[in-house]
Amino acid sequence: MTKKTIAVLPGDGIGPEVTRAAIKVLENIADLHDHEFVFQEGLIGGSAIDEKGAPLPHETKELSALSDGILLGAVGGPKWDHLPGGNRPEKGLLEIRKSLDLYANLRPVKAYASLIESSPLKEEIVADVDFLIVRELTGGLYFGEPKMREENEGEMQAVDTLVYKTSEIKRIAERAFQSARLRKGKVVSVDKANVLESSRLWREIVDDVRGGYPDVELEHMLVDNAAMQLIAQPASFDVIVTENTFGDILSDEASMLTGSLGLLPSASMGSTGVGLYEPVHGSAPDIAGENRANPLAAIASAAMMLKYGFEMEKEAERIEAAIEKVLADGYRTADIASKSEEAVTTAEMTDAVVKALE
Ligand code: GGG
Repeated sequence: MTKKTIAVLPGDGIGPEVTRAAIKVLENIADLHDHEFVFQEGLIGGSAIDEKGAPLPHETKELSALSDGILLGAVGGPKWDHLPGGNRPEKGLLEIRKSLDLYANLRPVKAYASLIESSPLKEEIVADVDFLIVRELTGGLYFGEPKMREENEGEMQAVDTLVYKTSEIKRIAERAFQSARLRKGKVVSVDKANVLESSRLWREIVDDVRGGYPDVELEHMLVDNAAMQLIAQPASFDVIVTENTFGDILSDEASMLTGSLGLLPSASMGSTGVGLYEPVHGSAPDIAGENRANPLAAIASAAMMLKYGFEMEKEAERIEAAIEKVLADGYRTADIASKSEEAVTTAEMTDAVVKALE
């Protein structure tokens, strides 16, 4: 029997609903494979601000650092939109990534065969979509200093800074090349090197790192072109490595190739050995508490925790196969249901996945 402690940070909006779904699936996998998963809940985001006055209370930080893996839901919502940047729900997410040095955010984008025909794009374009976005997660525009507002010549101005050190680019590039070796062997590095100095350094370092991976193909692509190619020929991508903000935007765009943002999982890995696993989607406050959210991204994130965090490959594959099965059997939450299809609830989709595990 393998025992693992999992920190569960449901967060805001639909976060609690989708993490509950992921826990249910993990409990069933634990029974089926004779593991023991101990779930310990912590506060993050807006709910943490409401209860503790801070988006990442120190108890949550401690709980997370001592766990074997962190399962997170989503943070944010209009209730906290008026707060200053330093105390918004999203600050909790950024702080936990930084405090655990979770610099590599892996976002797989794969078209499920049974959803291809309902894609808004042509079938031949999305049919073979299967790539991995490696988003740098603890640097770039999200974290660069100075980040502030100030008076300048009688008016307010706001400053964000895009800064990268060589070491930060080097380690994320290493991750991308290592990932490509396990896939189709092709990295596209996305930047804005025709305009940004940080992107010119990014290119140089990625080229240097590539020297250690002569078996991996490398192409540099400007981010505006990458945004277009993701729609024009998405199946040509294998691994995309990019800056924090570019990765955030491109992965939301890429989610539409699969049919819904509600399908995309992620794993954030770093130097401490504790990984954080969360759906790519946000808190969707408009449907929070309505039992309508798609739980598959959270469930697939739990599968990534088993695979990348706990070396439980078989168990992860069992969850992935169950997700494929329920979609093939026609289960559709509202985000992926066509006009003629009846949508199932979050709980019904979760129960269908649990049943498909058997
Ligand atoms: N589960 C992802 C989530 O809560 N997203 C909200 C958000 O603001 N995310 C910013 C980011 O992922 O960088």
